[in-house]
Amino acid sequence: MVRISKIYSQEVLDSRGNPTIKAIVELSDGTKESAIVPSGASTGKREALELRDGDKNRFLGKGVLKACENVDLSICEALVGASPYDQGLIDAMLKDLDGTQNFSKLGANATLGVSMATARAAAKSLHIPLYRYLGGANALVLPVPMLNIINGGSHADNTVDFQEYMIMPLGFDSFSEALRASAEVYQYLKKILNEQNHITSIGDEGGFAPNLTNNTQPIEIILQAIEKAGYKPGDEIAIALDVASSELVDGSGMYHLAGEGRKLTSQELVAYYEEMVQKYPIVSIEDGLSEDDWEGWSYLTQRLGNKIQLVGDDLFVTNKKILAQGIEKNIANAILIKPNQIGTITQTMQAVRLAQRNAYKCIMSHRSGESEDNFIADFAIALNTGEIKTGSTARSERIAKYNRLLEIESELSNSEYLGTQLFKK
Ligand code: 2PG
Ligand code: MG
Repeated sequence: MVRISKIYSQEVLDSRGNPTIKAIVELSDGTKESAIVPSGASTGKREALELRDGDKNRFLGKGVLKACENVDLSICEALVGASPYDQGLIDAMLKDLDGTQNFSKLGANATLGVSMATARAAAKSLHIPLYRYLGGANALVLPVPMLNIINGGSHADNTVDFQEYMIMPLGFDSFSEALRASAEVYQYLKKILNEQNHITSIGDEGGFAPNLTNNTQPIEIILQAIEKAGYKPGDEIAIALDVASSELVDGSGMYHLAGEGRKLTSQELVAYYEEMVQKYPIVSIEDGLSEDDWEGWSYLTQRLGNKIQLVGDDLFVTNKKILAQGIEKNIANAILIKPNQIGTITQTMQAVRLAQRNAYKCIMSHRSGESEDNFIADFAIALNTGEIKTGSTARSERIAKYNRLLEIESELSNSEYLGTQLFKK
C-alpha cells in the first residue's frame, strides 16, 4: 500500500511579493508533489484563518514561518503513514488536529497547502491528471472565464470604487476560442485607454487601473473594446462585476462610493444596480452588498435574482453552513469558490455540492495574491463548476490557470464549453 512518507514546507513569495506557503508531500512509492497557497486582499470576515507570524522584522509581519512549522511538525507527524488516496480522511485528520472551527490553530494556509499537495501526489502516483483524480470520468466541463480587465477598489490605487470589471465570453463553442476573443478585447481596451489618455498600468489581477470618474465609465469603455475587437456586447461577450462592497460599507450601513463622491443606502445601491442592468449587458454581480447586510441581500435577490447571477463571495466564504443559511433565506443564486477561505479540498467540495444540489451556480476562483500554482484550473473541471474567475489575460500567475485549461481542453475528447447555455433558464 502506498503511504504518505514525508510532509514539509517552504516559505515562498506570492504575486504581490508577500510570503506564502509551499507544501510538499512525498509518498512511499517515490512520488513527490507540491502546492502553493494563494492569499486575498479583500477578505471576508468569516474566512478561515490565514496564519501570519506578526514579526515586524520579517516581511512587515507577514512571514509564514509558524504555519510552515505547523506543516513540518504536527501535520507531518499526524499524516505520515496515512493513505494519500483518501482525501476525505486526510482532510478530516487536518480538521481534527486543528480542533477549531476556522483553522485558527494550524492556519488554513498550512492545511490547504497540505490538502492540495496530497491530492496532487495521489493523482500523480495513480498516473492520472488531477482533474480526473478529483472529478472522475464525468469531469469534462471547461469553465466560462470571468476575466477581470479593469481593476479598482482595494486591488488598485485608482479612483474606481468597484473592485472588478470582468468580461464573460459566452458566445463561443470552445474555451480556447473564448479565451482568444477575451485576449483580443484586452488588447483593444489598452489601445482605447491610451487614446483617451488614461494610464494603462495594471492592478493585482492584471486588469488596467485607470482613474475614471464614476463606476459606469469602465463598463462604457469595455463595451467599446468589445465592439472594436469585432464582437457583439451581450450576445458574445457579456459583463460581470465584483463590487466587493464589504470594503465600501461603514458602521452605519452606508455604502461609500468615494470615486463618485456619494453615499448610498443598500436600497439605493440596489436601485443603482437595476439601472445598470437595464442599460448594460451585465450578467453577474458579485458581493453587490456587504457580508453583514443580509436584509439588503434579500432585497437585492428579490429585485435582480431572476434576471442575473448574484454571487456571494465575502457573503458565503465557501462555507457550507453559511451557504445553507443563504439558501434557506433565499439570498443570492451563486457562490464564489475559494479553497483558502475554508481550508481543505474536501470542505471546498462540500460547499460546491450543496450549491449544485440547490441550483446555485459555482464559480471557481483565484485570490488577488496568487502564484504559478494552477490547481484551480483542474479543480474547476473536476467539479464541473462551469465558471472560473482568474484574472485578466496578463500576469503569469493568472495565465498559468488559463494555459492549464487550454491544455486540458486539448486533452479531453468529450469536453463541453457551456457558453450561452450557462445562463439559459
Ligand atoms: C475577490 C478576490 C479575487 P481577494 O474579491 O473575489 O478576485 O479578491 O482575493 O482580494 O479577496
Ligand atoms: Mg469577490
